[in-house]
Parts: sequence; structure tokens; C-alpha cells
Amino acid sequence: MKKSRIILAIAALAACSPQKPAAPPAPQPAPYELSVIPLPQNVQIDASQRFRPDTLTTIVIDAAADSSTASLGAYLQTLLSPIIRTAPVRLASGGSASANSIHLRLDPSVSGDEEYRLAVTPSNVVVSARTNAGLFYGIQTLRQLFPSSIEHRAAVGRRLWIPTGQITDSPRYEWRGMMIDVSRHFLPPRDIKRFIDNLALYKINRLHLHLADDQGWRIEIKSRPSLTAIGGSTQVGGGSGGFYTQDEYKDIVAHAASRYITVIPEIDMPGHTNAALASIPELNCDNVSPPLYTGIRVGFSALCVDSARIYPILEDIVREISAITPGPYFHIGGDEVTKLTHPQYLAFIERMQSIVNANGKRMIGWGEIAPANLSPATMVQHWKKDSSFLHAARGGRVILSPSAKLYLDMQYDTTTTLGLHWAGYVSVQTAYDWDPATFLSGVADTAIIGVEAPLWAESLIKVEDYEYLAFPRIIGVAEIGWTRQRNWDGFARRLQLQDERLKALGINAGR
Ligand code: TNX
Repeated sequence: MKKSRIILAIAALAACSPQKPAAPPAPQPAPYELSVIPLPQNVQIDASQRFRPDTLTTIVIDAAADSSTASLGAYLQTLLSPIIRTAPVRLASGGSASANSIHLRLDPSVSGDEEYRLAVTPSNVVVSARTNAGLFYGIQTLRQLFPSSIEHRAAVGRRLWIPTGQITDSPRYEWRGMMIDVSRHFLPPRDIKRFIDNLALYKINRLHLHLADDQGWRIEIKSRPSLTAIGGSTQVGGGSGGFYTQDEYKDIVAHAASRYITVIPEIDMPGHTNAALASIPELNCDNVSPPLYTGIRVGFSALCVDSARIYPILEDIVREISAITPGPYFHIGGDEVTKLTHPQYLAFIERMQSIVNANGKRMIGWGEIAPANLSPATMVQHWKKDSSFLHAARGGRVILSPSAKLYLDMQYDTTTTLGLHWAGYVSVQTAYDWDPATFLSGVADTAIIGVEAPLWAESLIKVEDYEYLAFPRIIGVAEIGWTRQRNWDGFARRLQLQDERLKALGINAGR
């Protein structure tokens, strides 16, 4: 484990001669302070020299690069527009970066899947990585080295520069996620895409969408149209609800992929299923649909798991969603089931695992699923005291989402209006200042695939509400997932330096 190294050189101070009468002191350039979050692994910066892009700067990519690398060039160009006006230019293979260029270089000698290197001199910038994901993360670091005015694309007369130096960086965990509950209240696709763009800035790479719960069904299932026609028609408090058509969902997934974020769909079952039960009578043991539910109680609903007739319906759902989800995961929920016996519950989870696997996906479920007979390829998402250690013992991986640390719907403190506090109040420091490696006894660091912060939406309506609770705590979660050597004081200072950037992006951060 390499120790982070940050060398900050202050721009040379103006020399002053002792003989001359006291002249007013020349204004000192402010020392450059690194604000990058997540903190990169190895940083050497010399702010006495700078790289300044201008209208003659070109973005270059290797001739051998694929269309995704070309898209990254265009993405970087948009970030720097209108300063950089030219389209990305392809280099001949093996060509070296010319003066006044930003070179996105695919380099097979960089080892990690998400690793990147960044080298900045006064005349050019080279971002190298083995993968396009690595290049994308290098671009995010580059973006954060620029002043926050980089986020004001149309601002006239802004001065963009970065200090010279070298950064090498790779993540600690492969899973750095956020969950958005779109069931309790529905968020339209444009708001989800806005989240995706903002999460990508902090190198989050998983977006888990909680698409079905008691209060709403939010994804079109073509073979079972009543799920959205009925189940998608309302939400907590009785609003009009909403759902994603399959085309809208595909568009969200594609947008996420362009930001190197994998979408994980969740259909919560066998509990948290009132919207489905209300839509399809056959899912109920008495064949009678209950009314739609718009309150916020949990634990009252369950599928009729002993009835063979429910499984073709569940197969249709898993098949249709799997077909439009390129990522390898399908989340079946599995939390808070009080209406079934334990053997009924475990048999159901095992049966769902077969259905999910038959559709080519790895199953994920909340912590309660751990005692079932699970494949080691299945993943358990810890959220409260559970038996995750059983899954670690069989060689399975665990996603850490401890509610008292990472539940973004927990209020910051007693003055917070939005959110809940059943797991406690979660300050920015509480969310940040803990170590996944030692968090669960019986679950070693090697069993932990990473961290994910869920944002449940019982009390949230508009995207600003979601942002208020998510930011800035999600930025801390991003650093927990990425950075090996970190501490609260350093993070707190860099977070303060991010404030202007969050404002420039129009993010309604809560603290
Ligand atoms: C518990 S966490 C739930 C959700 C609620 C949340 C509210 C989990 C797996 N289940 O259904 O929305 O608490 O904080």
C-alpha cells in the first residue's frame, strides 16, 4: 500500500531588496491547494509552473483508439469548451504528444482496470490508462485540478489553468455505488441523468435503481402491462407516480455507461411488493389484489411464494429487465419480510437465484438473504446487523451499506427537515470516518467488494431534495471506496474547496 504523497510548491515569491524604501508588498499568489476528491494515491504537484489550455490546444487520441476513446476526447472538449474549439485529433500510433496538447493515451503497461496516470508539463498533458474507464477517471482528476470555473462552460473571460506535476492513481474497491429509490417517489429520466453526471465527477461507478416497492412499480414490463398501468400510477402521499418505459431505461443505462457507471436494477421481493400485488391478482394467495398503498409503513406485503403460478410472472420480469441491462447484476431485494416463515423465505430466495442466473445475471440481495444456500457469485448487501459473515465464509462478496453510516436518507442532525432518523443522525463526518476493512466481524477486507450509499425516498419529491441529502455525503462515500490512505481532516478541507464547484454545478448540497 503506497502512502499518499502530496507535495505542494508555492509559486515563487517575489524577491524584495532590503535597500529600497518600503514598497507596498506585491500581492502573493495564493498557494495551490489540492481539492481533488477522491484523494489520488500518489500526487506530486509543482504549482510554480502551469499548463493553460487555449484556443490552439488540441486533444489528441491514438490512431488505434476505439470509438469510446474518441467519445472521451469529445467529452473533454466539451468540458473545456469554448476554450478548446477543435475536435479531438488522432495521432499516428506510437506518436508522441505534441506541444500544447492534451493526449489521451491507451497504454497497455498500466496495470489496473481503472488505473490512470496523469503527467502535466507547461506544454502538455498526458493522461494514460490501459482502459477507457481509466482515461475517464484521469479526466475527472484533471477536471478537479482546474478551478471550479471549468464548470461554468459559457462564462466569458475565465482563466483555466492547472499546476504541473504527476499523479498515479487506482481505486481501493471495485464497487463504489449509490442507490436511488425511485419507487417511493418517482424521479424522471433527466434527473437520474443529472445524478449520473454528478456522481461520475467523484468516480462513483455503480448506480443501483430501486425500481419496485410497496408504493410504486417504475419499469415497463411489456408482457405484464398492468404493473406500470396500475402499480406505476401513484407514489407516497398519493401523487401521480410514473415509470420508465424500456426505451427510457435503456437510455439511462447508456448514459450511465458513457460515464463508466454500471446500472443495477432492483425489483424488491418477496416483501415490499404491494404495487405488484395490486397490479396482478395472481401474485396474491387469495387471487385478489389489495388496493394501492401510499403510506410509508414497511413489512406488510408478500408474494404468494408457495404458489407455482407466480413464477412464470417473476420469470417474465427478470427476463425482460435482464435483456435491457448490459451490466452483470440483478438485485432481488429480499429485505424486511415478516409475512413468511423462514423456510418459505429461504426457498424463495434460492428459487430466484436460479431464475436470475438462468437469465445470465449475478444475483444481489439485502443482508437477510445470507442464510439461504447462495452461490459464491451472488452478492449480499449489508445494511443492518445480519449474517453477511455466512456469505463471506462461502467465498461470496459483500457490499457495505451500513445504515448508521451510509444511509443518505438519514438526517444530518436534529435540524434536518428531509429524511428519517431511525438509524441515527448521520453527519458528513459520521458517513466518512470509518473503515470498511474492520467494520464487520467475520467479513475480511478481501470479501468486501466495496461500498454503496442508498437514498430512500419516502420524504423526497424533487431532485433538489435528493441532492440535499446525497451531497456532500456521497462525495465522502466516493472517497471511502477509492482512496486507501485517507483522514477526516484532509477530506474536510478538500470538501470545503469543492463547495464552489458544487455551486457551479447547481447541486443543492445539504451541508
Ligand atoms: C429500510 S434498507 C428499508 C427501506 C426503507 C428504509 C428507510 C432496506 C433494505 N429497507 O425499505 O425505505 O429503511 O430508511
